Amino acid sequence: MRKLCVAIIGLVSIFVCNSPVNADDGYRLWLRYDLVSNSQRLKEYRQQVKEWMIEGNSSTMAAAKHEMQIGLHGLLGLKIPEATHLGGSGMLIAATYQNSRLLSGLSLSNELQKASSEGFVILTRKLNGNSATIITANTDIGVLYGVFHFLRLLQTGGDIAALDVVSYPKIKLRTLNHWDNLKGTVERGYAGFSIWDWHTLPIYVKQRYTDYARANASIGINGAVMNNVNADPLILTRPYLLKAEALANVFRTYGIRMYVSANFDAPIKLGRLKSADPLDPQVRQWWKDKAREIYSLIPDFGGFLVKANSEGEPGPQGYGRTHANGANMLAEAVKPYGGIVMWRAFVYSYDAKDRAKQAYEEFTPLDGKFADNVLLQVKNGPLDFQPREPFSPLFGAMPKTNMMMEFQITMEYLGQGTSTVYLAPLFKETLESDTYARGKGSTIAHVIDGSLDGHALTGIAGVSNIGADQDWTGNIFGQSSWYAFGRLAWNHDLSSREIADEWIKMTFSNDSDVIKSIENIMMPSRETVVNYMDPLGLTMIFGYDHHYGPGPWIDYSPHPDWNSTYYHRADSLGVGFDRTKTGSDAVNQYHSPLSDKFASLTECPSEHLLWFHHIPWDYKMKSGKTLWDEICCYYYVGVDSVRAMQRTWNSLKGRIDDERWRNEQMLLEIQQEDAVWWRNACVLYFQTLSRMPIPEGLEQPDNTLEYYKSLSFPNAPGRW
Ligand code: GCV
Repeated sequence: MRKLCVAIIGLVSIFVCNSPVNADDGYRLWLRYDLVSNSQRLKEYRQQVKEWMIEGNSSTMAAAKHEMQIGLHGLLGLKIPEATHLGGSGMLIAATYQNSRLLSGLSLSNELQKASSEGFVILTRKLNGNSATIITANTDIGVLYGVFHFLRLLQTGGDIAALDVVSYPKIKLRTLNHWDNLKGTVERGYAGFSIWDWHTLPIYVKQRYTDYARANASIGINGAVMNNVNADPLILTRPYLLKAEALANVFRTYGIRMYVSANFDAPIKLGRLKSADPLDPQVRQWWKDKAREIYSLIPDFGGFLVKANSEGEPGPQGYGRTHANGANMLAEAVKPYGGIVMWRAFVYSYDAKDRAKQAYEEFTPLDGKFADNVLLQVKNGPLDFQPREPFSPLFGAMPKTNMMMEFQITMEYLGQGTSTVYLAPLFKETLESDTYARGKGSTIAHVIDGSLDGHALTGIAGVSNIGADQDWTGNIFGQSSWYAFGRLAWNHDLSSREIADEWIKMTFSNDSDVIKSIENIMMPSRETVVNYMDPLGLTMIFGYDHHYGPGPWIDYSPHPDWNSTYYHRADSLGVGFDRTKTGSDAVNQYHSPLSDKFASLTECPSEHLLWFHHIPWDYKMKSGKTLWDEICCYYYVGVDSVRAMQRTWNSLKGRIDDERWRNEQMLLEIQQEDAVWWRNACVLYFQTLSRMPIPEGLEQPDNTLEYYKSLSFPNAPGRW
């Protein structure tokens, strides 16, 4: 009878979980745990895992247990029994080493030392003479990470016969930044409203909060900043702190620390003080009292994220003080509790000669002046999350300062929710850039993992693309960038392709044709967007404020640096921003030999050419084409690539579930139209200055420049 039941469960699982035509709304993310489709592998896995056991009673160990239960059941198609004592071969054991009775006989000190506080060890070893799979760590959260890793191996068809894995995060703080407003909207959010329902908290604690924490833990994310950096001071009031406490209670199980964005003027706005001067003893006391109140509710509270003196947000400069004065005041308040401050370096004044130079000029004189529990959070590029920018010269320029990376996972400038762009190549391009700050090999990855200048407090942040949409990110491929962010935050050595491969197998299928086709869509997708939006180093030529479509003609903002014309500098002679000695000399903020390379017209990498140089339209490029023809070619190639993505996706009909297939098909159609819009609008606009024809053989724009200029998007998402 038992055998019959098992067979029926197996059949049902195959039918329910593995049919490509079965609807899937994307909610399960990469944690789908569908039956392993390769029958040979399935047989092996069932041999390796006949029973499982998790030692430990904490809520984190209970989460590990739950994960193991549903993971094994789904993937192996059988209810794998949970053992109560060591049995025969095929035992899977997960335990925190120091608390384990079963593992105490194993000598794992080297492995565990490497694993440190959050890492894990997965080994195949003999226990009581029988072969067993062991997942262990120094902490419960390490075990949970190990369980997720093990299940990932099964999901991706890995070999689990002789495991010997030691894995640990290279970066300490791996955080998501939610630009979520307390009223439920999300600044630059394209997946619906905020997932935090502040109104019903703290009593109504949605299941989704647990699902969120679980998904993040599965990729090693260990921090969440709950609210927009354009911070509403209300978050620091008692009612909101109680709501935050309810969320922190959910997160704790999954190793996620809560942070909030603090409004620098909160002592005035909430505390009725006359000033928020960071050197005023009353102000300092206000923050200390606030920290005490927060920690009394949330003992593992992570600390504050601050956007100060930027885009109208208050900050220490309003009181004649420096960023270091401001950051250190908050750092002092959270220090007794082990808290930290993430101070953003995204600053600019509207009329700077070159906005790209400002953060460097403002912050480098402060190197060595920040408290040891402050991290300077720097966007990957010197401007603002463009499809491509050279890296921010601040990386490597402040050796005495803890410095963390800020990437944007939500795609404010890359087509937003409707475009399919896998962001790992963008993240990797920055992480692998060599700053030459301490000679060759001084990569950004080594700046932010602390190894370049010997920092222990290290961090990376991703501005979240998560919202209340059923599939979390509004576009299934948005999940891939969330996933990639977490995986790279854990291990920046992973390649974009490896991560894509994992994600596709977990999200769609282990079928090699499907994997190959989806990889062909994902891997070049970022370059494709660059090609049809802003090739060759063009930048910031987006529609005003909403940043959705093209707007290279924008020249009417009272803030000079909010105009596209400020950035592309196109005129009848040529195009591009001269950042060499004859221009703003921004090249000088980079270390040699990179500065020389950027400064040289012939050596500057083509992808940054117009970022650093103003070039005549008829300049002969390496390809032999004129600059004008080359620009046109990029725009046209970009559109062709989107059409190729569409063809590839269409070929997958019936190979993956219909619901996700259809959604993506429609989104790609929007992207195709957007790409044509970008191409036509930009080529027509630049043509008014170059006065050169669109190269022969290319399809002519089917609308006029006036038409494109007349389009308006008062209700484009993400602006609140
Ligand atoms: C949260 C850009 C975005 C703003 C964002 C800002 C920032 O300017 O358009 O929406 O504000 O960056 O990073 O602070």
